Amino acid sequence: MAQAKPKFYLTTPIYYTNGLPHIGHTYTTVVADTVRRYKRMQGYEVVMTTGTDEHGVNVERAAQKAGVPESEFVAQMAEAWRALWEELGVPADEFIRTTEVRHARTVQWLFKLFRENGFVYPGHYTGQYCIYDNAYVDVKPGENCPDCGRPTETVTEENYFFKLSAFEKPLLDLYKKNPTFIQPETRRNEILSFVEGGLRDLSITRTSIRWGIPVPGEEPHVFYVWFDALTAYLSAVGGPEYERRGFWPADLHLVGKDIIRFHTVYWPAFLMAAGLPLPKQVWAHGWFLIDAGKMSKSKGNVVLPRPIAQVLGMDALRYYMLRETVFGQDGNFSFDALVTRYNADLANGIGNLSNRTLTMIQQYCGGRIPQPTPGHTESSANTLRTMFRPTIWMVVGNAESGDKGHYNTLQFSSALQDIARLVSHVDAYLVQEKPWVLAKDEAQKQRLADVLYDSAEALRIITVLAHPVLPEATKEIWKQLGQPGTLEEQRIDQLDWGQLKSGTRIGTIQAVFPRMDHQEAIGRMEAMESETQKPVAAPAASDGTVASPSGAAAQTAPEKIAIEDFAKVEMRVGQIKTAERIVGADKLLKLTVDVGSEVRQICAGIAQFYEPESLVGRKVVVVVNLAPRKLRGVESNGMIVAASVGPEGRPVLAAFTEDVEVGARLK
Ligand code: ME8
Repeated sequence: MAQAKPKFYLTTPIYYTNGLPHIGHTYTTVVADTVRRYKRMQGYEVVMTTGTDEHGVNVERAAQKAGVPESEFVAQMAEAWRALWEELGVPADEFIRTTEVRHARTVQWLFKLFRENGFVYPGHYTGQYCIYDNAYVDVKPGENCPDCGRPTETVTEENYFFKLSAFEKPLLDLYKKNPTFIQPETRRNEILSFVEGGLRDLSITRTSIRWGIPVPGEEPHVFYVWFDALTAYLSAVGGPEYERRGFWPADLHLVGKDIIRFHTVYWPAFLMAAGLPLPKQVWAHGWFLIDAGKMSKSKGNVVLPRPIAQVLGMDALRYYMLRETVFGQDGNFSFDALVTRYNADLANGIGNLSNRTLTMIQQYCGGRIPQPTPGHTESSANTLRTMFRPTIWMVVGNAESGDKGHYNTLQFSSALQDIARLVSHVDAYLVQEKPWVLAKDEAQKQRLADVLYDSAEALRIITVLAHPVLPEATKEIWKQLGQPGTLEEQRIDQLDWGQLKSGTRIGTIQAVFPRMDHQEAIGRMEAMESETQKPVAAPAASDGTVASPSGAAAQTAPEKIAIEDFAKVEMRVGQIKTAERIVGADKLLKLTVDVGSEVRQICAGIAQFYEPESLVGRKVVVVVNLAPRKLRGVESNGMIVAASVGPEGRPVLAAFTEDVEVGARLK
């Protein structure tokens, strides 16, 4: 009987359904998918969970704003998240929605265990609550949230408290006993001092909101959304019956650094209170930044994954994210660096190596992997072998050499640097050995076979090593190499020089990473990004917290506002003084506009419909009291009002048929 595979369970956060995935969420999910692929290649049976966090006041309000019942709103959003992960090639093995019955059961069961074990008691709480982070924050009424800077609300409610204070010592013991429980080290230190500073009991039910999992027998209490969300990791693999599937405790929770406290303080404390096994590790990565600032819809600088996947392919985005940033630290996102990496490392690197090696085998060896001289492959004089073996160990680990393996320690950037170094070595080897010269000399036939066997073997190893990060391209190279079996079933931990099968016929050769024109690729991606997001085409909501998938959720409710609300918007007649295009942003124009009291710089998403010269002197309507923001790195202080016409949302500037004075207010 085949031996049962060891199990590995990993998770991404359960993302909020008040928006759609941007490249920040994509980053965590891509990392999870990479680890999943790697672990499978080590012989594990792996389950990767992702899902949607569908309760809480911010989702409740987003649904109200969209004018649809919460359940309908979250169902559409969850479907959009699930479908996008499928499309991007990173589908969940378990997609958990926090509105599912299997999840509610688990949350209620956990709470019952807390009660039975004496870790909850009833009480009252008044405090400042941040609805965006779903957390009480330690500020005075009227002050903003210290984490996200947005307004807080004063909330007084009756609720049940969880005795978090009882877990100070057990948590400190856990961090001590398992020093790699929190990764990286900086986050561990941060959490250690937080817990050492003392823990206050935590209110885990709410009476102030309705949209949540009910506390049985205690209605109108619903569970606090973070207690609800964290429990999803357990619901996804069986909930109360977790032992049956055998995937709990989780081996790895992958999260962003924003939510490390919830995962390393609250979550293990909840599990301890219930007497359940604890996850083995929580890894918190850094932020993907734009212009050194956090991506946010309100700043209008969110980058979506789909345009990148459509122009360069998902492998390119995966490679860029994992190669460019040291895992754990913040990284900057730029289209320029993305395309540079694509051309340098993928098109000119692995793509070119694959193409040239296979083309020579086609031309000089009749399309079959050549037979090397007996003993050549194992010889210590074989230069590629000598260089490859220690690098394999560095990437995937080796007990004898003492290498931990970059993949095992989630050091993706180091793994990819090592793989890129292997590619350069094979390129240099080919330049040195010149198979195209050897091919002209009958006496060098065996030497030619040795050189091309080595190059193809090097390509095979590179393909296996890169597979967790570049799943699509490597599968294609594997097919072109004509090797038996699938790439996914290759044991990466048993990879060694000399396993390539001679005599196999290679497949049809095709470029896996065609070279891209730098500016054109950037232009196409930016155009698709701004098409989806439409930064300033019309007077769109500037907070933009809702990006609904389509259909009903996209319709706003016919909600009425009071005249005082309208009076908050200060619109004035402005006159355009100068207009110019912005390099690298196809849709934006940079304008200077006289608004009567001053001349402002304003960016407008109208470049594809208005020639800059035609705008100078034109009178327009300007929202002058909008908070300034940066669009593609350019400061924009105000907004030009335009109608959004037709399905493509063509902007048409609001104008006057009579002459109006610059600075006049619209009421
Ligand atoms: O916090 N760079 O959900 P969320 C890198 N529902 N990663 C980023 C990022 C960025 N700029 N922006 C977001 C929640 N992320 C809760 C989680 S879990 C039980 C409940 C990633 O939709 C990163 O992983 O706000 C971060 O932790 C997560 O998205 C936050 O997703």
